[in-house]
Amino acid sequence: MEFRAKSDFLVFLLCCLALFNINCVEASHEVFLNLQSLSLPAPLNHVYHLHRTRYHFQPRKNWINDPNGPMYYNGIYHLFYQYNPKGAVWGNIVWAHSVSKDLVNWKKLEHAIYPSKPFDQYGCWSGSATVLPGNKPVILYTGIVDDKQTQVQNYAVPANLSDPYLRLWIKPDNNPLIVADNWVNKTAFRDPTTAWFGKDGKWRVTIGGRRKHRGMAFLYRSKDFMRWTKAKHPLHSAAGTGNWECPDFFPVQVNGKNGLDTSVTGRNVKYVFKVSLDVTRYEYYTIGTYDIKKDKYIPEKDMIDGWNGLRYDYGNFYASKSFFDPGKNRRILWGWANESDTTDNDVKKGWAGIQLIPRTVVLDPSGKQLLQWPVEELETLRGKKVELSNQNLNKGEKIEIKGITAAQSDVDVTFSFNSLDKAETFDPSWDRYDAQKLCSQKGSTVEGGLGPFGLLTLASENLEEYTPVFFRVFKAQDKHLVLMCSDASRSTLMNGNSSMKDGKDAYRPSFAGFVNVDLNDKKLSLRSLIDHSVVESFGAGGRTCITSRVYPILAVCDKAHLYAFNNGTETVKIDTLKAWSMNRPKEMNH
Ligand code: DQQ
Repeated sequence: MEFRAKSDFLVFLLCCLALFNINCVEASHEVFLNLQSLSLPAPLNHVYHLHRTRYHFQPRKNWINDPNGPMYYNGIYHLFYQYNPKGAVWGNIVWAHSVSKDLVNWKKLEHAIYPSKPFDQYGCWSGSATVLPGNKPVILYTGIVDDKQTQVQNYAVPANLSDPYLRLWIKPDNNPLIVADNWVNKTAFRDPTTAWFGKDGKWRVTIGGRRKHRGMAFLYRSKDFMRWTKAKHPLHSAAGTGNWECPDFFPVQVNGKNGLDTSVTGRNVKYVFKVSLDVTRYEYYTIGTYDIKKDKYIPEKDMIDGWNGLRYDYGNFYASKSFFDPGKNRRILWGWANESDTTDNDVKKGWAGIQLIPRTVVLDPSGKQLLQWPVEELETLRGKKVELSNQNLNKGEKIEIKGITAAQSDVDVTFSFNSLDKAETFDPSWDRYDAQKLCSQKGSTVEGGLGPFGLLTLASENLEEYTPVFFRVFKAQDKHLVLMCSDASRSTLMNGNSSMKDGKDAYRPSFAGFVNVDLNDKKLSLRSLIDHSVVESFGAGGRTCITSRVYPILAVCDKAHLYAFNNGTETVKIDTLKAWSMNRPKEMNH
């Protein structure tokens, strides 16, 4: 048998695995070819399930990207998202709509917004929901009006507020509400945020874009939500950062655990401003103040406002949106993880993209960064549990965590160590802002002093494949630096060299970030959510988060293993480790 490409071989292999009794591979089902939006080679006959996630949000087939306008309304969570109803590549974008009572079980509804009017006939792109006084939700979204991708901002409202699911949305004829003036680049003018209400009785909304190379969050004001005027100054901008997509702007409590409504201002409040940087495809945020008089956001002095700034996630996490959940007084953040697989393989699999587990966000007590943690509802999916405690891991040792479904699990571990003395010296010539490079050089097998230690996720029995998530502690001049890595470079035997998404092979980066954590108690914790082709990790209580998409071919389903390991000369101890098999949600009716 001859294969035209490696990707054909992959599909063949997946079919074989399905035949050879590897648990949890489900039958594939037919999808329709002729609706595919891009003409790509190789006919699509089946949706392949091997690498599908089981407890992440993922539609049955086709392409998804940005979570849109998530909101909590009358006891129901609404998740809209960018969706291509016609194929597994980006295109034909509509707002798909699902509802949930618990952020875990989801019911699919009809698409809420789709191209149908002159003001959105070429696409319904990202946006946000705002609940207006009188408990009236409204969506602001970007409409594409022509084949040059000219962007305008439209609104949509529920047809029937007494329908608990808000199934039907109307796009009134006075759209578009906001059109770019001549100062604004009309093809970089999108993704309106949730609006906030000022003490002057005006609504404000910010919209992402750029002016030359300066990234911008344009600011618009309105008294009635219908007539909007552009403010003289953007809410925020930063030179040399390129186009800003999906801005997000929200208040956080200082020294508090509750989330805040987007319109809240006050003394014990700081602000978070986030953008999705089109050029790097990472999300950066700063913490700062909101000068209400000048209507300007000002990052705190020591915040880095650009490529080297703080990231929500140092891996595959983009176009996120947050919303205030008044039901539980929390702010929830939702991000999208694209595939790291090749586009050809996406098309052959019949699906691409997942929504990550929603995270609660709070300000760290230091006030210098956010803490993110999977929403508590996820714990309802925890099934069989195994526990370990007080287990030493000497240099070169690994312990298998047996008794759970390693490919579909939630693992929460705290490591401790006696001393920081063996931490390797941080070479001052290394780039502190290029954690990924450092991780690719000092991977999980390169012996260190304190670390590398952590988890080997989605590991095959003989470690031909594994995705390690680990820490390595360095001693720099002024302090200790903790590197956290989620290294996909050995995640699969398939494909040759790691390269970019548009290249021939899957993208297998050594994602990494530094963790700003106090090591006085000589402990480091790690939680990883493992779901077949995604490993979503939270270091030191959510200080640093990293998401990897991986496609093992041996370490699949019940052939996947999980280990804790230490390749540093300093012994580390597993203080406590709890791991659960994760059940599928009862309802994932996509
Ligand atoms: N995706 C949407 C845009 C947004 C981008 C289009 C971010 O509105 O800027 O699908 O992924």
